[in-house]
Amino acid sequence: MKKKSDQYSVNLSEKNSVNNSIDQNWEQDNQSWWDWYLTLAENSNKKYKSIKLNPLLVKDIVIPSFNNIKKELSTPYDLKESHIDLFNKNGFIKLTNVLSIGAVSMLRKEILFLLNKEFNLNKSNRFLSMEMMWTENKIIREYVFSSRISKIAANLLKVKRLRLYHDNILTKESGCGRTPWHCDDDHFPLDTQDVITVWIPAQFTPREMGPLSFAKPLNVYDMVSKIKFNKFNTSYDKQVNKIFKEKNVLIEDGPFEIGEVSFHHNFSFHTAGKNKTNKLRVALANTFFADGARVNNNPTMVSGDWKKFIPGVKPGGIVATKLNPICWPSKK
Ligand SMILES: O=C(O)CCC(=O)C(=O)O
Ligand SMILES: [Fe+2]
Repeated sequence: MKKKSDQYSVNLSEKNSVNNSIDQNWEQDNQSWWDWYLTLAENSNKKYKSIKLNPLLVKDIVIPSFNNIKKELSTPYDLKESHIDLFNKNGFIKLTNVLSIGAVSMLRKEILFLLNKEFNLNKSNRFLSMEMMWTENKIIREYVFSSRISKIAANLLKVKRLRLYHDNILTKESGCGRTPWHCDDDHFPLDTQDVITVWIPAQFTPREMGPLSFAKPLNVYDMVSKIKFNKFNTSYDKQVNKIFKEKNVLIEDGPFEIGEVSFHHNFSFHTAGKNKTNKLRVALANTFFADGARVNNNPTMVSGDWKKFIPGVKPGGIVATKLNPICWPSKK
């Protein structure tokens, strides 16, 4: 069977693009979008020794039953006022014990199964993306519509009702380079600022594996808001990095324990390191937004194939298709 996008299919080059404008729509699929996007990150040429990780999942973990997973994913998390305050100050928060080790093992097992079906995992050091898996996979659906998780997201944003923008399985093969510095605001063509992404790593994720990393506090956004995005090269990433260094911006780039999950606002600046280990870095990233939002008036190529996530809705239209169900309050 032919597997998805075996070849890099980015055909964006200065030759076939007249200028640096990003106003045009992204015409290819989301995998090609990520192939392009990762080329915008600066990577050091320094040689490094690949780190051999022990099996990420302890052999004798019993994978829970489907019913137990359902139960766990609908049990409320003990979110504190201090968490909400921190999220509002920093634009992100990392919470431990959102998932049990069993739930993380089940997620990784299912994602590896899906990745193997979809891609040739041939050590190509690529960034792999698989989105909207909730529409076809019963296990992923539980993690996307988990009321434990969507209630945290709604409380952090302080909104009453949340809808799904998309789910996204984001994998870095061994040797896959950095994710460029960015905030997600341009990625989602939504006219609201109440957008949050839940990044759920499906293993212990040490620094060397490329965990999601955040600049803080949230308003460091202002320091870099004037930098011009460049679709051809790493200059945007480099400049953001330079300014953050010059201004001694604090970066949270620590590991994620098993079961630890991050939540970030669409203005939070973040990046992720290179995967210097011999194992896949796998995460499920689910994005939610406040009910009532509309498609903004100028989606750009940075929004990727957004029409896949909001089919049939034009700029100005309310985002409430059957692919954007209400996730909080939860029916589960
Ligand atoms: O997984 C990554 O490396 C990047 C993910 C990201 O930028 C996001 O989820 O907003
Ligand atoms: Fe992002």
